[in-house]
Amino acid sequence: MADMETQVGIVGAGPAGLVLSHLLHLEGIDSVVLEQRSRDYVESRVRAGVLEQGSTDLLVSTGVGERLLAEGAVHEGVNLQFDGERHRIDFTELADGRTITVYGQQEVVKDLIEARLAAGGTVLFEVDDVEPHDVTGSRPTITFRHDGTDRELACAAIAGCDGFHGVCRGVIPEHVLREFEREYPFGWLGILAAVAPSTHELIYAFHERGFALHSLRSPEISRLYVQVDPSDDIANWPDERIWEELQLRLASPGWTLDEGPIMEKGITAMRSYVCEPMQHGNLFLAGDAAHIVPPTGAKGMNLAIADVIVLARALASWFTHSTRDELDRYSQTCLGRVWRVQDFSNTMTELMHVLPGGDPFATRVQRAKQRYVASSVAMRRTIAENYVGLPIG
Ligand code: RFL
Ligand code: PHB
Repeated sequence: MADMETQVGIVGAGPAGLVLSHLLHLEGIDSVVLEQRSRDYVESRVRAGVLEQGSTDLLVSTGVGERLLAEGAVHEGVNLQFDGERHRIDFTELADGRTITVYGQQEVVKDLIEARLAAGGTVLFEVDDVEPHDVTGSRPTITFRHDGTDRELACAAIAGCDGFHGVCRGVIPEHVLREFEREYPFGWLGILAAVAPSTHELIYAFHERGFALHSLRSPEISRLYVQVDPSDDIANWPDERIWEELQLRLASPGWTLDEGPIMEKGITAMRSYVCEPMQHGNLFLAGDAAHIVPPTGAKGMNLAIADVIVLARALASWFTHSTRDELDRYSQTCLGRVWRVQDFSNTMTELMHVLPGGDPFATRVQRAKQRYVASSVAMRRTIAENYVGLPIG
């Protein structure tokens, strides 16, 4: 027997699960969020940093953008660098004045958790053995263990917002699910350093030794990445070696990269992944649970937010007007944007990384594309409009 009840059971308190719970609350719909990690863990997990215009607009217009507006940095452009030469993608000129905001994902998560709890919402942390049941029936349940007790949550719909390694996707039967995947032969070594950023705008650099990215978090904290072998061990990368590579790969005439203490470092493999459909019965997948993009386009968190905007609207029309059309079309609506973003993320990844093994044909094509970015306003406009984000619909 279920000992808890809600309208929407949400698995995962990342950006997808928390934004969904927040939007549903604004529609007068009750939800419970189940998260396996501690609150402290999810609030300090360093990940994405770039919010598209549409993501920023959503957070601000729904009342969770106060700190984002005060502490986030609005950027009106981004730099692509090839062999030491920088090419600015000017959003004001090329993307109708739309911008991006640099604000850490964990800050977004902190703001949302605070808002949910302040509004009396239920977010349970350190929950184990989460398992969705009866998702094709009218009364699905989620069983889990919390505070040493077995619990059961009854709901009308389940949102699988539990990331790429979550449990919800596995509930969709194999014969229903189609998976599309690409693994890349490179990874990113990311650092957080206690040093003022050496740049006002992000720098994505292609160099014969590999890709490097200079991003930032605040006036005192820089976020930087270098392309490495995905199976490389972080133990092979003492701080001096990381700075040495960053100095070589980001070098540009007349510009210096300031170094500082490294506060955190780690290696992430890169992959593209999509599952179709993103729904089964009354189970709806959102964010990384349904798709992964390589980070070169800065899209993962934004795509998670775009999914749950569609899902919240569809659930609202189901709960309020008893119309299921939008909900039935949820996967189809989201996948249009998902594949557009897959294309952009893949294009940026292949444009900026050194291809190991160096297929000579692919390398020549890549160099031609880089020269085209440098010479063509049309190409820079394409990058600009995708980077700031296409409309959510
Ligand atoms: P999340 O953030 O992974 O959240 C899923 C949550 O579900 C929990 N969970 C479970 N809870 C209960 N039971 C279970 N069985 C569970 N299994 C998992 C997890 O603990 C977690 O709290 O997924 P969500 O919400 O879909 O959000 C997606 C984003 O986190 C992700 O796409 C981005 O971080 C990707 N990403 C970037 N996205 C951007 O938009 N802009 C960027 O600049 C950007 N840079 C990045 C990135 C990801 C990176 N890494 C580390 C993969 C840079 C990097 C290096
Ligand atoms: C980041 O600031 O962490 C970041 C920025 C741009 C990307 C990926 C990550 O493409």
